[in-house]
This record gives sequence, C-alpha cells and structure tokens, in this order.
Amino acid sequence: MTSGSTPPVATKGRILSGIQPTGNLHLGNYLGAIRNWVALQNDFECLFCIVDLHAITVWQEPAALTHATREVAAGMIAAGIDPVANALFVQSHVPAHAQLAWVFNCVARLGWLNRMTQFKDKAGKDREKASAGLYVYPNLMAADILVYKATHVPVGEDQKQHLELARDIAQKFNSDYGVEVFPQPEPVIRGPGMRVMSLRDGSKKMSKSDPSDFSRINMTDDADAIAGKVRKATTDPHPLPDSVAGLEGRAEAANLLNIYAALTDQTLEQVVTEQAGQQFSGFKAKLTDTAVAVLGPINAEMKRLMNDPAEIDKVLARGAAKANAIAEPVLAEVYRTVGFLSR
Ligand code: AQP
Repeated sequence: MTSGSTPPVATKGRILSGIQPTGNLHLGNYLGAIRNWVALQNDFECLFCIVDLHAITVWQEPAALTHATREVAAGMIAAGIDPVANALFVQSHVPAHAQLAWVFNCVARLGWLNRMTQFKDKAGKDREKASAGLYVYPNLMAADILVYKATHVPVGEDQKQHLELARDIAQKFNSDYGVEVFPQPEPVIRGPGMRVMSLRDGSKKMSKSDPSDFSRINMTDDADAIAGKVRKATTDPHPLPDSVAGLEGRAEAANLLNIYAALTDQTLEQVVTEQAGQQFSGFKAKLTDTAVAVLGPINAEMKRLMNDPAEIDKVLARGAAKANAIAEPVLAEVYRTVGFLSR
C-alpha cells in the first residue's frame, strides 16, 4: 500500500455505483440503474464498480462468476458507460475495499446490521445457514462508497437502507476518532428510478438470480428471445385500463406498462391513455418491437466486446489503477487515524 495525501474529491462531486456479477444483466438493471448512470457521467466524476466480493456472499460457480464479471463490464460499456472518462473496475482488484470493510466491521454495531431488511429477505427462513458475508454485506458497501470519499450514490429503493448505514458508519468513525475523514454521502435519484418486476410474477422484482429465465429480459437476449418472453409474460384476462387507478390489483399489467413507458421515455399516465382498452396481444407486440429497438444495438455491441476478453481485461485493469490511486491514500489515512503502526 502506498501512503500520502488523499486526492481531493472533484468539485463536481464523486459518484460510486456498484453492480453484482451474479448473472445476466437484465432490463431491470438497465432501466433501473445503468441508463441513469450513463446520464450521470456528464455531471459527476464516476466510479463504476463490478462488485464480485458482494457476489460471493451467496454461492457463485467460479467459472460463471468470471464470465459474468466480463459480461457485466461489456454490458455497461455497450449501454454507454465511458470507461476512459470514468473508472470501470472490479472490486477485488482494489484491495482497499475489503481492508476498509474490516475496519467498518469494528465500527458498525450488531444492532444496526440486525435491522437490515435485505439480509432478512436474502437469508430467508434458514438464517443460520446464510454466510457471515451476507450479514456484513452493508459494511462492505459502506467501504465501497467511503474508500473513495464519494459524495453521491445512485440508489434504488432496495439500497436506501444500506446507504443510511454507510452514513451512520461515516459519522461514528469521525466522532469516535474525533476526525473529519469521511463525508456524508448523499443519495442521488435521476430519471424515473423505476423498479422492473418479474415477467412471471408482478410482485417480485426482475432479478439475475431468478431461476426462471422467462422472468427477465436479458441484455444478451436477441429479438426472438425477447419476443418469446414478452409473449409468455403473465397477464390477466382484462383489456388495458383507461386510468392509472385502474391498474390497482393488476401488478403484471402495471409492470408491462411501466416498462413500455420507461423504454419510450413517457410517463405511465401517457402510456395508459395511449393504450386504453387495448388487448394484451396487441400491446405485447408493440412492447416487443420497442424492447428490441432499444436493446438490439446494446446487445450487438456486447457481443462484439465479448469476442475480445483480453481487451475487456485491459479496460478493467486501467479502471482498477485509477480506483487504487484514489482508494490507497484514503485507506492510509484511516489506518493512521486508527493508530495502526505504519509500515
Ligand atoms: N428489477 C429491477 N428494477 C430496477 N432496478 C434494478 N436493479 C436490479 N434489479 C432491478 C438495480 O440494478 C443495480 C445493480 O443491481 P445489483 O446487481 O447490484 O443487485 P440486485 O439489485 O440484487 O440485482 P439482481 O438482479 O436482483 O441481482 P441478484 O439476483 O444477484 O440479487 C442496482 O442499482 C439495483 O437497484
């Protein structure tokens, strides 16, 4: 580890965004996160982290994890993330994430972690069998953010509680040691911030780890696969309503209309008015065409990038070098503050 002074945060603010290489990127990742990150690049200094340390909090097949790590990188670049202007890197390539997370394991209180709803959701009924890593996942997420002194974090609804915890950890560290090492990272919400639900069950979010591939539209799906999945998407026997209120109790219809609205950059109200009284068959055909038009070019670029894994690895190595240059001095500052003997 090198020491020295911490590089200043860019005046426009620094953003840390993370994504797990736990499988295929899907439409939820694209509409709920990546598309917004692309827009944020213009206004902030951005660090995009492929969080493989988080991924192994639940079992990952090693070869699949390696493949997914490159595929997520390809998907982000194909969707418009600029890896030259920003840093796109793999979390395990920047050791300071795990090193700072250990310090945070000693700052965060058990009571704080016990309140994390995502642990309860992901651990399920058999909590005793969940990994210790899944339990302390929020401390690692705090380290992901604070090791860069990030000022802003784009968060979905499901990550808000973890960002609050990162803020609590930053504050407790500063006050325990009587320092001002960490800023209070702010949530940033840009775009519709939508939650895309499973195509099979409108009450579950679209997810990489859902065992049914028909539950999601992958960013790698071709036009035929998209058409097949939209055709098989769960619906109900009624025509589409003429008001948003008419979507009450119709989670699957609401999900498809929300997806269409996001893909066409319209509000849900506009789409409901436009599609009022339509049968699902006609609407699904429109939705398919729109999804293919948006995802087709991304899909083609992803395939091109995946044909040259060495080039992806090079991009990620450059990203890691940039990230390490920011993170190492922050970790050194933390170690000095804590009182670790310098090497
Ligand atoms: N269905 C979704 N709708 C909107 N946004 C979503 N995101 C994920 N699913 C949806 C957002 O994508 C970003 C990266 O997510 P992640 O990969 O770090 O973790 P996740 O939220 O746990 O995603 P998955 O697909 O559900 O992965 P698994 O199955 O491994 O848990 C985040 O900003 C997230 O909000």
